[in-house]
Amino acid sequence: MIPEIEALASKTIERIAAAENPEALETVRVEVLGRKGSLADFGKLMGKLSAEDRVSAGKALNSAKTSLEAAYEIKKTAFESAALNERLQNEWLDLTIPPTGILPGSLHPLTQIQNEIESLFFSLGFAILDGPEVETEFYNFDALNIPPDHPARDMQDTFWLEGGHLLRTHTSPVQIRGMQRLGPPLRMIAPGRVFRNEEVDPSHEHTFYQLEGMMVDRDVSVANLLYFMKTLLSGIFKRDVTVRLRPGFFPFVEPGFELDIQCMVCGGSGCPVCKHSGWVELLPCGLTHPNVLRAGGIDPDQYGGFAFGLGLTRLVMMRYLIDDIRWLQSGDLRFLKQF
Ligand code: FA5
Repeated sequence: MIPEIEALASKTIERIAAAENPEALETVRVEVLGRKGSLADFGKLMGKLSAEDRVSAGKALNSAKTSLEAAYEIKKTAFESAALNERLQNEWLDLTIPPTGILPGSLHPLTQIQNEIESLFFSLGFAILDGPEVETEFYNFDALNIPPDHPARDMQDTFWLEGGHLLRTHTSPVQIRGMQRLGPPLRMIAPGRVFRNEEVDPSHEHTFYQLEGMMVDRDVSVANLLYFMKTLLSGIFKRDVTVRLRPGFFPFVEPGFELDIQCMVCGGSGCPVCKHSGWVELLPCGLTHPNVLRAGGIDPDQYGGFAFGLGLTRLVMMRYLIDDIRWLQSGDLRFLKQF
């Protein structure tokens, strides 16, 4: 058996030396040194030899294995350093080249508009409030006079969490928190992120921004509400925009209105953003329902209020003529650099 082992060893040394690439080298390793390779086959035959022959054949086998493994390692290292050298030749950075200039970041268009609206309402005496994104059922629904069987509570719209918590579906819970914290008379806005388990399309996101507004005082009327809505829109668009007011139903206001804006992306002729209707729902609003004032700890016989829930993300789309809501949270620098 010893001559066969020695013949295999010298043939394998030649094959290792001739291997042109790592794949060819690996084939030799598997065929000779591998678990099912030729050396292992010789190992299996050892049991059939006499005790004396087994010792000498065992020595020959071990010495062949040691020298083949060494030859394999040397060749493998040679391939690795050749690959490294090639990378070093091709991939390099000249750290001595002076920088081309620092590219400054900029505010996201949504943040820009939010800042503008905040300063507008701040100048009108409104407090700017914040509320939690993880809400309780009480603040998101019950306190807003939304009954347990209302479709808005449906599993399809609300991301429910454990322990009766949920991701707020609108910024309206901050109305209740604002009333409880500040009491009447009250002027507040609350911008923030909201979440809905919705199909995403050019005008609907599952995560978007709203801006809640509320005023509570004695003798608040629809005229006050319309004044602030007009001030808001002319402050943002700085020109006349075509709007329409229609009755809208929200359990937390009575009466309730939907204020739609003529789609600025298509000029009202119809496109995917306005679902080919020419109008975009932007600013639902109304006079605060007495039950909501009560939930906020305010006596509805003494005070009245109005509230609105601006679709901030949609407003940004109208202001900058953005034809798909998904651009806004895409993180795509080609889009963001335009602002
Ligand atoms: C509400 O969320 C009420 N809380 C608003 C409100 C507040 C009414 C106070 C009365 C008084 P609505 O579900 O219609 O209402 O959403 C308000 C606005 O958010 C819509 O007009 C729209 O501009 C925007 N909006 C709604 N769903 C989405 C969505 N999936 N993606 C982007 N914007 C949306």
